[in-house]
Amino acid sequence: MKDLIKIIDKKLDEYLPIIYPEDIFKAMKYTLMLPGKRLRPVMCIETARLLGCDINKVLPAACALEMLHVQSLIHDDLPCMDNDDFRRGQPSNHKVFGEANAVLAGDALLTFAPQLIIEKSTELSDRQIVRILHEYTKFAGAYGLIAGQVVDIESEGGKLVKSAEETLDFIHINKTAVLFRLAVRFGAICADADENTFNEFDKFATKFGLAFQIYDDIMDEISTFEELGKSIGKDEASGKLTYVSLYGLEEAKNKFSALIDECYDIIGKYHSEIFREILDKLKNRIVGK
Ligand code: GRG
Repeated sequence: MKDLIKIIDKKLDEYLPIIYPEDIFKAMKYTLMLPGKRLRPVMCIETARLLGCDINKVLPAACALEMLHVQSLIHDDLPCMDNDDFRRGQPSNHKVFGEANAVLAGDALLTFAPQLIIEKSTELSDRQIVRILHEYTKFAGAYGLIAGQVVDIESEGGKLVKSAEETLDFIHINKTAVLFRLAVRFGAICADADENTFNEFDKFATKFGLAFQIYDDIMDEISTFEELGKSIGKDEASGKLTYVSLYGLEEAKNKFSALIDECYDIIGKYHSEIFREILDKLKNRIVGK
């Protein structure tokens, strides 16, 4: 996985040169090049590889997905959203570049990502590119990420239109699982996967995404700034609706473990060392605590 992360980091750097006006490209690149886990591009490339697709075909889409993810992190950290001063162990984007540039850097990443897919996916067919762009525009917008974030903000103010359980699942599926779903869906499209395989990977990513957000909720409660690279204990302080606040720590851990076990079951038959490593790492962090 380390080698794959090196390839992704090199490509991210290469795809986004700093040109005039430098301030915006520097702001875009700042959070992008900080050491994130690169889980989404890794899962995208590994899905494509398992389904027989060459890495060069999928790299632009995988890197575009990391750009979308980073956009969501930059905007999530803004004072009008989660108001977080740190991200990936460093001051968050608006702390370094100011709020206006952080908003613009997020917007620029959001629009640069599909530009990158179109310009650099020279080994994909037009049909594959259109399918990927359709997925991107749908899942990044009010049918995905934005929907999840809106309901997350509403729930913080105590506004619940559905039950707390339904609301929480809606938030987690749309705010978090959606990018893991995009990862495997992009990979499966690049590999021209059949419908059954596509749906199987999508099911895996949905369960993984849900587990990942529960993991994030648990870590906010039990981890440290040094380990996470961002402020901790904020969920409780802001009265956020999370798995821990709704079900309690132990039940949240149980739900997380059950989902991770389902992920092992779905993906096991592909014998992927990378997926196993990701699942093992998450599980060991929570079970070991
Ligand atoms: C798409 C226009 C548009 C807006 C986005 C701000 C927003 C709307 C959504 C917020 C989404 C968000 C930040 C969800 C949290 C998901 C999460 C647990 C992120 C942390 O992921 P890691 O741990 O981070 O993989 P690294 O830094 O390792 O990449």
